[in-house]
Amino acid sequence: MKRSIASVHARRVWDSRGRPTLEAEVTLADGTAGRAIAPAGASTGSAEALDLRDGGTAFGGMDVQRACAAVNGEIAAALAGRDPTQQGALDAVLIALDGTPDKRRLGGNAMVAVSMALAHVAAASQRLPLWRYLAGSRTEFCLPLPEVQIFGGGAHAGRRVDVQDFMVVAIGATDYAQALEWTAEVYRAAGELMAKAGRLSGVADEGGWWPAFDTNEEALEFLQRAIEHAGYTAGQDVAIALDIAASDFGKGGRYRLACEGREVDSDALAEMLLGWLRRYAIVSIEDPFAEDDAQALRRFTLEAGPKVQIVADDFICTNALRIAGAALLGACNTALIKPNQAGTLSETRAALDAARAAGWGAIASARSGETEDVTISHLAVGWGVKQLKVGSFARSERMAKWNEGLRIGEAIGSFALPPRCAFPWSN
Ligand code: 2PG
Ligand code: MG
Repeated sequence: MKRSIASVHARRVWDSRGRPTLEAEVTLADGTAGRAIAPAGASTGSAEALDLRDGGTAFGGMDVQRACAAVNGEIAAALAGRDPTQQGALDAVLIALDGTPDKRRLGGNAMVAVSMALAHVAAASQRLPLWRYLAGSRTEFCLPLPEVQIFGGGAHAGRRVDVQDFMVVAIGATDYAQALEWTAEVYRAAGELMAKAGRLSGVADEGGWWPAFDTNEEALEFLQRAIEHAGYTAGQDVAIALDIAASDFGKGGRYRLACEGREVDSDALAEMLLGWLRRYAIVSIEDPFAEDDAQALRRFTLEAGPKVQIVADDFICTNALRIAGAALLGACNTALIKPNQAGTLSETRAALDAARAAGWGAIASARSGETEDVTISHLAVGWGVKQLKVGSFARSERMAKWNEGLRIGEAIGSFALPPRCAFPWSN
C-alpha cells in the first residue's frame, strides 16, 4: 500500500528558549513525509501529559533522548505499515502503548510530536494543506481572532510581575490581516511608551516587552495607554485579554503577589480582578484563580462570566472530562486548547468537542517554548477554532504562526474573522 507508514523517526532539535525538544518525521512507502515538533510549557497545569525529560546535568536536565528513543523504537515499530489517515486509531495505538494515565512512559512530548506528524503526512498524502485536511467535509472557513501578548510576565519574565500575559485582541478589526496590522501598531506603541518612561529592558519568553513595572496594575494601565497611543479606542477597536496564570502564585486559596509584596485570599483576588474589569477594557481573563480553587472560579464566572470570557487553561489541561466537569460546576466559559497538554491530536479534538458541547468558547494555543512548527495555525482554521493565542508579535517562532495564517487566508481566498458577535462567546 503506497499510503502505509514506512518509518517514524525522531530527532532532537532546539526550541525558542534554547532547550532541547523533539521533532518527529513520518515517511510513507511512496516517500511522502510529514513532520512536527513538540512545544513545551513553563507554567504548566498539574494534569498535563508529562513532558519527558532525561534529568541529569546536561542542558539543565532538559534533554529528550529518552523521548526520541521511544519514538525510534517502540512507537516506530507499532505504527509501521499502518494507514496514516486513521488518526483516531493511530492515536489509540500510542495511548495503549504508553499505558499510563499521564503519558509518562513514552512521554507526552514524544506522543504529540508523532500524533501531529501523522496528520501532516496524511494531509500530504492527499495533497491537501493541513488546515484543509483537518476540516474534513467542512466548506466554510474563517481565520482565528489573534490574542497577542504585549507584556510577558510571570514564569516567562523572571516573575517580574505576577500576571503572566498582558494581551490584546483587535475585536474591531474587519479581518485577520487588519487585526495583525493593529496589533503591530499597539506592540510598537507599547515599546515606544516604555522607552520614553525609561522602562524598556528587552523582551520576555514569548516576545512580549519585559514588564519593568512596579505593580501588576501599572502594566495594565500602560497597555490601555498603548492602545490609545496607537490611535485605537480601547474596548471598541482593540481590547485587553489577561492570562493571570494564578496557579503559579497561588495554592489552597492563598495568592502571593510577589511584585506587590502582599498575599491575598481568593475573595481579595476576586475583588482586585473585578476592579480591573471595571476600570480597563478587558474582554477575556484566563486562569484567574489557581487550578485547585474551583469554587473561586465558579463564583468569579457567576459574577463576571456573563460579560467576559473566562478562560480555563491549567484548570482543565485540554482534557474533555475536566471540561465537562468544569462546565457542570459553572467554572469558566472558554477552553484553552493546547495539543501537548492532551498528548495526542484525537484527545485535543475531544477536548474541543467537549467545550463546544458545553456551550463554551475555545482558543487554540501554542506554548511558551516554541519552534518554527506552525501546526497550531492549521489546527485553528481546520477545526474552526475562532481564536488563536501564540504569544507576542515578535520573534520568529511566534511570527511563523501569525504569518502562516496569512498564507492560509490567501489559500481560502478570504481573511475573514469569525462574526463579531461570536466574541467573547465563540465556540
Ligand atoms: C499559558 C502558556 C502560553 P506556558 O499559560 O497559557 O502563554 O504558557 O506555555 O508556559 O504554559
Ligand atoms: Mg495560560
